[in-house]
Amino acid sequence: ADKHKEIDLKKRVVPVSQLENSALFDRETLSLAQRLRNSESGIIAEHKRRSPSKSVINQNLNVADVARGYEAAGVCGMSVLTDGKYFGGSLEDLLYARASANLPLLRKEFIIDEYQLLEAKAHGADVILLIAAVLEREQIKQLSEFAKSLNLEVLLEVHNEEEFQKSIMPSLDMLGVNNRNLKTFEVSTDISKELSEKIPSEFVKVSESGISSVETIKDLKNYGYKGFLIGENFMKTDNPGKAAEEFI
Ligand code: IGP
Repeated sequence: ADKHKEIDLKKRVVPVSQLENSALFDRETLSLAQRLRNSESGIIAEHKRRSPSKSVINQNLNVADVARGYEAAGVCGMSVLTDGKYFGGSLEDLLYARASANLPLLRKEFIIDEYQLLEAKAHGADVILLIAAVLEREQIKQLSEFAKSLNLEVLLEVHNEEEFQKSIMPSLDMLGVNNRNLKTFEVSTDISKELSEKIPSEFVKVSESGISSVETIKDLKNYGYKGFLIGENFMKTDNPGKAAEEFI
């Protein structure tokens, strides 16, 4: 977590008051959780240029085109990586996505403090990600409650039962099980299956990472999953929207 703190502090040139006064700050947010509950397909499609596990995925696309393509495909929401150092993203990407598609947008970032939630809101996000592996329970509580006060939904990401048990609280909307181990980069949907029965039904269950076939999704639906976060499988193609269509 400290690693990310250093990077973020350098970028904090915009005063809080300016974030709060920005045009998007008062916009009415869209509910991703609601869409996932009512959807058959449950796809959350991600914009991701590169990653630590794969290096370059796709540097030739325009985030606005990707957002329009995902919307046309009929996805439930879009995830936008805003981390620059590891994923080549930025808050500008979020702004462009907001301007291009009327979809619930997830700010995909290593969130460690409230300033980043104000940034998310000011750049058009509807949902924020909290990663249990890098946060204490008290931080998860404070950040998720602050997010709710801004009308942002919260997706909490876990990778094992311990992270899940430490994090469970009413201020979370969606529970994401990351199929990718962030330490070893190993991917397996077995972890989604293992944890599924432990997650209470009031949380929308999302399976994240390493999903590349409709069969996998069918399988995970039997375990109660309503959301499927897919990045690379769409982004590695020339036309992510078209690739997403086959999953709707
Ligand atoms: C998407 P994939 O394997 O479909 O590209 O995965 C998404 O789950 C992944 O990008 C992700 C992620 C994260 C990225 C999940 N949790 C936390 C950065 C930080």
